[in-house]
Amino acid sequence: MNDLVQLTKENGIAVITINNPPVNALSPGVPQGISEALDQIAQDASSKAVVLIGGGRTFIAGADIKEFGKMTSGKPRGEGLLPFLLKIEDSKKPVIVAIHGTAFGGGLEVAMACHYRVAVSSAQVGQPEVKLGIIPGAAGTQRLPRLAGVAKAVEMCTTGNPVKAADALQFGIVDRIIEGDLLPGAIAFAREAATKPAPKTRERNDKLGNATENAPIFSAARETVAKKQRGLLAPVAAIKAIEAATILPFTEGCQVEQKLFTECLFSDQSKALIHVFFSEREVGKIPDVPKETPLLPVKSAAVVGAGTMGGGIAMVLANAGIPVLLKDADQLALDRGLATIQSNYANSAKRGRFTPQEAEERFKRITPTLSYDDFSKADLVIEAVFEGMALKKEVFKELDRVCKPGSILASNTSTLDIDEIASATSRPTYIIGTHFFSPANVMRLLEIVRGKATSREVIATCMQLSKTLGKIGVLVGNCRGFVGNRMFGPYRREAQFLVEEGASVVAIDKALSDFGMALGPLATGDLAGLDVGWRIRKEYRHLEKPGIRQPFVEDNLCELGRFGQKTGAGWYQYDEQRRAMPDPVVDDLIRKWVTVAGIPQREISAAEIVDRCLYALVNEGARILEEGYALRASDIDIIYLNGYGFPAYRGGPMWYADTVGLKQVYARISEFHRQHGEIWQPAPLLARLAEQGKTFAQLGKEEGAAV
Ligand code: T1G
Repeated sequence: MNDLVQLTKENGIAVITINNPPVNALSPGVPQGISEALDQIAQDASSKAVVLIGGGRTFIAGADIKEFGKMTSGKPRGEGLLPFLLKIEDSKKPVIVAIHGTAFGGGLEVAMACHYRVAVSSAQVGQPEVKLGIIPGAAGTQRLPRLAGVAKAVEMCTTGNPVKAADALQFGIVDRIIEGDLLPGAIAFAREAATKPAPKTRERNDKLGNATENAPIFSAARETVAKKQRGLLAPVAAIKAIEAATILPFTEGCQVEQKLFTECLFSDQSKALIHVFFSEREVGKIPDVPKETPLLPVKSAAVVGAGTMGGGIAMVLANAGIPVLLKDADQLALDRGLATIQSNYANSAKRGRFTPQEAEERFKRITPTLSYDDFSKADLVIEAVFEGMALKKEVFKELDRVCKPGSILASNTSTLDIDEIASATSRPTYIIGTHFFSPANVMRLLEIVRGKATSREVIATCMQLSKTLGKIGVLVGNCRGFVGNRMFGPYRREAQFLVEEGASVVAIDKALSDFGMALGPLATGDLAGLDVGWRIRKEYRHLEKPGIRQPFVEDNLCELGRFGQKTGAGWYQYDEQRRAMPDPVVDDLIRKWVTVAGIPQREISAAEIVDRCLYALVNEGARILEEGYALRASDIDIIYLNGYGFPAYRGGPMWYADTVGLKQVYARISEFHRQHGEIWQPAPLLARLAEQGKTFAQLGKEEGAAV
């Protein structure tokens, strides 16, 4: 044995316990430890059966994802876990796996190689590999259909979604739910099993169905994947591997799975998704805000402004169990805001996201008010009023007066200066930005904007609060537009320039959605409302550098009242269901305006459209990193995946640039610089990394940043 795996015995039942915190991953040493324990048990006549259990908070959560880099760096992968799982399955003494927490990936594959599986009701099982761009690589696609049937196996391996213990029992993955303590329950089950034959999962073929029954399952699955997981390799591979299980003997089926697993593992998509997995966990690590920073209480909250954002934020707080005051200056606006919240809850209950009772409970946690009277009780106040500095400062001045000392005052501003807002109060250390993304009760991203004076406790509290709210909180610096919107400006600027240079509205959006963006840049403007950017541009017109080309078509559309979906027309026409249709009126207007402006028109390739828009993102992201407004390139990636519909299987804009190669990205940006002037000045950091042959990902490891 080793210190990762312990062997004990309880009245003739051997107990193998895995201790590899935090999630008992199958790191090197764990399979070996279990294997050695099985050898000892085989020699011990007094052991009649075996219980395999995880120490700490969970059973095995999967292979050690940190090890994948070694597998793809050319080191031979060897036979992997297959021989180890066959050894468990061929054990003469029945092996019972006892599951708590999660049996995910390799953890479920180990469990399925055991003869019986028991679990506590709170346990979950799953094959989430597809979320890492791979498929189960240890016969999961071969054993799961044998236990749960083909349809369930296809669903679990293509979505990667977890399955609760009760459902796993129903599907045939788990044999018994243990009430009370898991280990004694599992030992009692093992005592019963010791007198029975030890069924080998690989020999159980009764649930594999036949070609006639399976054909519609596989074709339906392929259709679903093509629609819902557009462009992803792993779900398609998972279906192929399970199909092999239904037509080939187990060993040959495993060979097909291994081939498909390796193809996925070496794909750019998997490398990107593994980058995302670790990056999502990295965002919470802030160099000068240590883990043990004390947190402030957030047991009650208040939101100022009952508009779209304020209402959504109030829902997010109520959904997290936090009672929240929702204030507006105007009864009509308050009533409208509450009505929107009520209909959102009704729709969610109708869609089964939660029960009508839960919806009612959440709604009741929101208390409308026209005054600041009860704000003195709030631990946290989030301002979500009109995006104008004067009004915000007025609100914060009032909040400073009515709120208790020690309460956090946050602004949901999407671009305005947090320090200037803080200057309207006597408590700048308690002022912070909490930039939600619309719709706030849906979008996962939350930019936490650090002001110069914001205290570590307030930052740590808001980072923890983002988890409580089910958001992914990313700490950003207080530059104009923070990180996401600051980068989105050049991205949408290029899209508008491309329209003005001759590319069609449809071609531009198609090029970016073919790349994988959830929505093209112009359609995104229609969704958010073109007037939002138009108002900010007007407010900052005086800051624009003279002689620098500015896009004008979108402003012209706004002058015509074409704000996008909210007015039924913007870059596109919209029907009652808000379905977008190309609008020949817009095409004619554009042609007229660009002719008057004397802009030469030309054919523009999809490749140029993608490069101009995406490299504008990357160039601005490099500036943000260099100026210290983002801690890591991977934080920028997480912002774009969770707030702007960037495809996760591309890893994010900075990871995508690393994948292309910064030398090539720099060369292309330098070309745009020559063609389009100063706005394409390459970011010095990008030039430096390209020169040194380095990547943005490496940067995060070497230099901390100033956020
Ligand atoms: N490998 C390595 N580290 C892991 C890990 C894993 N599988 N899972 C979690 N961690 C780290 C994580 O990075 C974090 O580290 C800490 O554990 C706590 O994680 C052979 C090939 C299990 C639901 O995809 O879904 O098996 O930041 O913050 O919120 O065919 O972790 O503290 O330094 O997420 O309580 C398949 C991935 C792998 C499961 C727990 N398995 N993990 O959530 O904690 S591929 C997975 C999770 C595979 C087989 C194939 C979650 C969790 P740090 P956490 P959590």
